[in-house]
Amino acid sequence: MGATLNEVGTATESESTRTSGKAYMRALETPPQDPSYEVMQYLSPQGELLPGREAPITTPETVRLYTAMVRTRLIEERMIMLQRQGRIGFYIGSNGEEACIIGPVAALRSTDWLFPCYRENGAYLLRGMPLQRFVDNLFGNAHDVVQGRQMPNHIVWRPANITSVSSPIGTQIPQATGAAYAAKLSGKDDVMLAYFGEGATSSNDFHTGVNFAGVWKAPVVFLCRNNQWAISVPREKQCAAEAIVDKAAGYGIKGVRVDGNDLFACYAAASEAYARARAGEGPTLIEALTYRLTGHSTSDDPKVYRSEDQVEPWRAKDPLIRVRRYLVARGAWSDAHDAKLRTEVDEECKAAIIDAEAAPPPALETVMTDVYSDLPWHLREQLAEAEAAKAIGKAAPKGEFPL
Ligand SMILES: Cc1ncc(C[n+]2csc(CCOP(=O)(O)OP(=O)(O)O)c2C)c(N)n1
Ligand SMILES: [Mg+2]
Repeated sequence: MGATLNEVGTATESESTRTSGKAYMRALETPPQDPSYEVMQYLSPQGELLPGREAPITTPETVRLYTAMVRTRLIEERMIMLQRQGRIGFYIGSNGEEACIIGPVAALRSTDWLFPCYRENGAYLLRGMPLQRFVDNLFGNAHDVVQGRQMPNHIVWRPANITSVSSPIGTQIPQATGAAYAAKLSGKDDVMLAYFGEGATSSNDFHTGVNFAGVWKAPVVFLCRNNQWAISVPREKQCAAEAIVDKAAGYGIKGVRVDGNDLFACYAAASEAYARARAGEGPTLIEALTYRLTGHSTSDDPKVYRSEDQVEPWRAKDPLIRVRRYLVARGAWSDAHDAKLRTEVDEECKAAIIDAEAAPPPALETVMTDVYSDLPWHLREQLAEAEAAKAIGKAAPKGEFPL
């Protein structure tokens, strides 16, 4: 499959035209010759339903999800400003990728499980994580669910079955497979949703996790946000497969390619995959074609490796714009709604930031807790030394206390 069967990415194509997402842009626009390249779409960039398509969700539900997408973007703009002001150390956002994050998570049942990457901030908030807890995590304060032990944006939210975010790429993929197999063995019809980027599909964990999901027919959905960049590395420089979805065939599982900037298509593709998983038909790999409109994180400067010319065409495909157009055409959204939403988000961000900044840091002993039920002697000793140093206001000498 792949390059030989489709105009997209043929062998004659020069390296430069294959870079920066042009191949993907064409994949969205060129009728496929090979069905594996078909890109599921519901909404045109003008916000019109495509011929033969019906909205997979009601208009009120669309308003709810659109609100979640806009809220995510506004919150993220605010948090990036905090980082620029030096008030938090790091932020990683989802600008441009909101549809393929919100659509699939909205289609889950509340009893299903989410195995996130690090960009699915909107998914946690939609599943009920309070903004205050999210902001506490960015500050790593005493109210942070992970007690400041992780980087910002690396959270866990047990009440909504959201597992811990890990920086190492792809680790959540075999974990989701294992949890799905466990659900199957225990006779539950829970589904696991694992998010990751296209870069992660080159990791060992991807191959391990997807292989065994196929063998066990585990109820797991692998949602690859193909935003075309792994930090500064474009897809074609880390993997020769033109279509990430081709990797599904290698493991004997269902593969689906979807317009990742189309909320309805992402919702529908995920719903169908969940239904197959619950019916015992095994896993699905969904490749959501999208584009990372900003830097990888606040530690990155994309101007060093890509030009604005490359990014510009994707701005017209912004996932927020097309849902807004759809809603405006139905009289369900207006400028007044925008203004109200912006004010509300602004207020809730302000309140959450004030509280998070005022909160104390985690207590010193939390560096030792939650691993051992009984703290071993050497950690008890180190904790006592650290507490003694803190009590006399002495900074721990370098190398003496590993704190
Ligand atoms: C095992 C491992 N290797 C390298 C890194 C450094 N790293 C952090 S994010 C990233 C890019 C991942 O790209 P992708 O999977 O496409 O996800 P995206 O950030 O685009 O959402 C890399 C290489 C890491 N965290 N873990
Ligand atoms: Mg990527």
